[in-house]
Amino acid sequence: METLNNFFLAVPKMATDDYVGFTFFVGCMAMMAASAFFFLSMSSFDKKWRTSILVSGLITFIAAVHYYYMRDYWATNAESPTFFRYVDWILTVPLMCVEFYLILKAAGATKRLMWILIVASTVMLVTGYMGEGVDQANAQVWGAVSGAAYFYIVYLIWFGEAKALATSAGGETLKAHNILCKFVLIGWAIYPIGYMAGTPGWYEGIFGGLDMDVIYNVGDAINKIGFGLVVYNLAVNSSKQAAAA
Ligand SMILES: *C/C=C(C)/C=C/C=C(C)/C=C/C1=C(C)CCCC1(C)C
Repeated sequence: METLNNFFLAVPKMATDDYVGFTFFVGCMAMMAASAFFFLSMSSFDKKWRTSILVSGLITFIAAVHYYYMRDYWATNAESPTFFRYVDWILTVPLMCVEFYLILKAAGATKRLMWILIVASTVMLVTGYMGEGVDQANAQVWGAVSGAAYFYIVYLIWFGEAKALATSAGGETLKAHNILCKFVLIGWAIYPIGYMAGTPGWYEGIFGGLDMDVIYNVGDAINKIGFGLVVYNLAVNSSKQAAAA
């Protein structure tokens, strides 16, 4: 009984206007639910799609675990969990690059393309961490380098090699690729806004009033769950077509 009481009493209070705490909490639940959804649906797909759905589930699962810790960290310290945030991203963003590779593999995507995307996303995140967590005085410079890596990824998937492969694949693959491209261009653009809200720089007057963690949490929900659902949808539509053929 004693331990049971301690367990429940250990839950910290949450103020009604604690939007950061609230979005960490809801984000955690949403990531858990999405993971269950992706994992449980895996077996209903053709073998060819299972790895893609597995990766969708791994992305939301890794995020769910990090959100569990970040929610706690925020509740205890009322401070941005910058370290956990970037560990989450450094694991999940490369997995999103793997998703691009997996859906384009049948069209001839090479591991080289996958690694270029992974390296570019790692540069984007490590420099972002430098600006946000290590060397805030130069946040603008780190942010600019990170932004350059980000635009390189956008270029590769919208106009470069990845786009050419998607076009040659056509059909459902091209449709899914185009939606994922929009996630990267529009959905991922949420993150630099969060960064500018939370670090010093010329942009303070524009974004300074916003809450970095709320922006990141909304971005993660859209990009991790939404991105996974696009892949899920591609698997459903392609399986249907295969069955009809
Ligand atoms: C699931 C997590 C995702 C999809 C995270 C994506 C993160 C980014 C696209 C971050 C980008 C940044 C910039 C482009 C410049 C400023 C620093 C970052 C790291 C916030």
